[in-house]
Amino acid sequence: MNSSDDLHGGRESATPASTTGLDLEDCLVGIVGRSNVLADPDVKLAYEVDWTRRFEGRSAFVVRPGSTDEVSAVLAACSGRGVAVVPQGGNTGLVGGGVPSDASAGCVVLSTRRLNTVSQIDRLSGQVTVGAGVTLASLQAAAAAEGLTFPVDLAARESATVGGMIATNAGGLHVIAYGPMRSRVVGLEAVLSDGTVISHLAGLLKDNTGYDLSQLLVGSEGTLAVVTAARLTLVASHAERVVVLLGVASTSEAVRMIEVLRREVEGIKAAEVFFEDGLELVCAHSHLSRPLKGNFPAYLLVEAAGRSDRSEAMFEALASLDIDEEATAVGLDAGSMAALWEYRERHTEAVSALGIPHKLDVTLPIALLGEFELAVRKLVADTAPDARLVLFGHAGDGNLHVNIVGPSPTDETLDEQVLELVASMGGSISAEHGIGRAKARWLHLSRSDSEIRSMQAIKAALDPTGTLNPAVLFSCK
Ligand code: 2HG
Ligand code: ZN
Repeated sequence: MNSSDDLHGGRESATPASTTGLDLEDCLVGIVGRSNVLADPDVKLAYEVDWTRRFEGRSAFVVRPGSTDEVSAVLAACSGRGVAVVPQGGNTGLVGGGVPSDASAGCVVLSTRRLNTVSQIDRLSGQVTVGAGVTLASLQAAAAAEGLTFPVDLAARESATVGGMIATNAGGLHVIAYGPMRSRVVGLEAVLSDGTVISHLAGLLKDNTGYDLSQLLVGSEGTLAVVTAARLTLVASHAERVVVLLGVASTSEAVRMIEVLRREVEGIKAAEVFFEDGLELVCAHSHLSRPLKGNFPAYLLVEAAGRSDRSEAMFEALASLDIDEEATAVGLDAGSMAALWEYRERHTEAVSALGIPHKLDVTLPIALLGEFELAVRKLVADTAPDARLVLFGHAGDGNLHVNIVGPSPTDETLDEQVLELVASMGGSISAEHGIGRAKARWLHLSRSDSEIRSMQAIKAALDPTGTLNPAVLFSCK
């Protein structure tokens, strides 16, 4: 029931072995059909520039396979000809990991968006098998129709695909409750660069039979294989929700409150932070009225959900924290909860409207989040006083999004200084967006030489031709 045939059907267009003598375009057309080989520069552009507009590169073709067999044939054709392949999902990535670069010039972009089948949800196991091109929003809707939830959630849900989220081990808004994408993956189907299909979609929770290849591919950023389908776990839906937005004095204060709220209120699903300048920007950009009467240095957005009403426990905990009523906005119905979430979720688009941002997605040990916030503000003010710094993120798991607008997209002076600061405080230079090509030259700040050598050995074993995403993750090939 969960085989690739069930998901993607038809094998009729897979490449016959004799196509290796063909010109690449003819070969690709033979595999996926003319309408799924894009060669027109204007049409390809949407696949060649990333969401931030900071990363782009030219491809020879964009190919849109419609089945696992077609992915396999495309990869065999490209690797056999020494042509690099850049896998791409919804192109919502923020580190240049899904678009061509100089290092992969003349490559093929392999879009997985047509692998968009959702199999019937298995209510007994609470699992579903989906194609890599299924969007997060479609997956969430399919789960909701069965009274279940796919709990990884992020603002780009309408476009982000399951395959891309697996490749980057996406985190998002509910990591403190449900973990990142990795926690939801019980098996994958994927294709190696030589066309070999590896499939492990039975969804057995207990399954100790050697290396967990599926988990190895989670977070591998398209460098080891192209994910074509995934077996994912769902959770029970929680009908009762409450969202509060609190004006607070500082990040350290927000962190202290999160500790109390997580202890006192069962079912905390999110604890997000943003700041006065970001709120001002979002309100102006999205024409929103301010959520609270006063201005506060920082804002903490907290959501709790459960089968029974969470609001009473939330209010009791807030009372124990002695928070001023003027500093509190509460959402109890769907509309008011969504309105509060907008202040947080609209940061990304508001920042992009200022210019091309440098995006540094980092995690700190949560106890140091406040100290880091102050240090990064000082660093940017000292180094580039004219730059615009907008901070926001997932305070509950120590993940801050450092957005800097002003320095030219190619000037990486501040990027390096911020990442060095993160490393010096025991943090990680990539929390949830991946290394991509944006941070490949700084991988050593978060990984030791022996770790990097081990990762390169795995890369060489699974992708010996170096076909897959050659510019991503490692800076020296
Ligand atoms: C979010 O948390 C996303 O909204 C995007 O991870 C972060 O735009 C960003 O820097
Ligand atoms: Zn985020």
